[in-house]
Amino acid sequence: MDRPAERADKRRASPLEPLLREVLDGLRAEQPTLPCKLFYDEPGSQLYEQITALEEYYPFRAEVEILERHGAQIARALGEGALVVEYGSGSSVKTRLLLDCLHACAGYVPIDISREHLQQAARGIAQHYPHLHVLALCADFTEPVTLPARVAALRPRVAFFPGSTIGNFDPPAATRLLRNIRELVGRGGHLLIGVDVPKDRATLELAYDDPHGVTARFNLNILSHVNRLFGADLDPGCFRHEAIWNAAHGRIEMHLRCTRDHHAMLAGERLAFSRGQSIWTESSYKYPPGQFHAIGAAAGFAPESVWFDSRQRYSLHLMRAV
Ligand code: AVI
Repeated sequence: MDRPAERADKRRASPLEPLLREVLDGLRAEQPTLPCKLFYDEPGSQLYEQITALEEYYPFRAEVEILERHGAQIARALGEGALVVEYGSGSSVKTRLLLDCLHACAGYVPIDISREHLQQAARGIAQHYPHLHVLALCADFTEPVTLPARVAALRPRVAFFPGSTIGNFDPPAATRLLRNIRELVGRGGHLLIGVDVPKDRATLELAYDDPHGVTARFNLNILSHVNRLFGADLDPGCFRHEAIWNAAHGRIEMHLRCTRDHHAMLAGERLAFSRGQSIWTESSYKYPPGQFHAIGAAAGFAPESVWFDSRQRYSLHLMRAV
């Protein structure tokens, strides 16, 4: 029989329990999967930073170019005195480009689930804009978000969601997330969101399988992260990175392809992968403007403007909550 202390321990479920379930269910599925949020441990976040600096990974520079070229027009469309809420504390380069254009904004609320990343980003912005009211909010923005009381009365609200992160959600999940954003900004509020567009296979596959191997290391690192989190022994040496443009679904799929039969233990469970089988780690959806407008409409947004970079590789949408 358990002693009282042991019974209490068993009741105190680990906060990682739901994630462990998700990982085990994913890895045991007919098409094994891992959730792409597991890319972003410390080494993974650093690798992602390196990806954004790669020539082949065009979305980062294309979005910066749009903000630089069209910032004044974006600022006019957003008007003065808005509260800017950023989804994902993101790169301060993009935040600064936006804030530089919005001369008089009422405040800036970056939202991110990673506390360290968030505080670092918020500190940088507060130092650079000493007169701006900056209030960091550590939250999972895939769930409905409530703004802190100190800024809750400020209107209008603008949600800034750069980086094409919306592409990492499948269309139903993307619609749900945009609905939550629609609730947060309220009628008449705006959403300024980066969306990657479909293009030729070669450009897309090179962007997600760069010749320097940075994206491969980023993808493989997810296995090391799972090993660290759950004391597992998945062997990254048994897998190779793969990025495939699935034109029918309008998405890049990243996989880890098993190069030889491999068994691993994860939380006392034995997992078997056979040579040739893959673990699907990420989807990155690309939308032509009309298709993204349909997702926006389903979430309660009307399109106002869409800007492209000079090579038409990437789009920045401005939508108004109706
Ligand atoms: C974060 N997200 C928008 C990136 C993307 O393009 O889907 C993640 C990424 N995966 C591989 N390279 C970059």
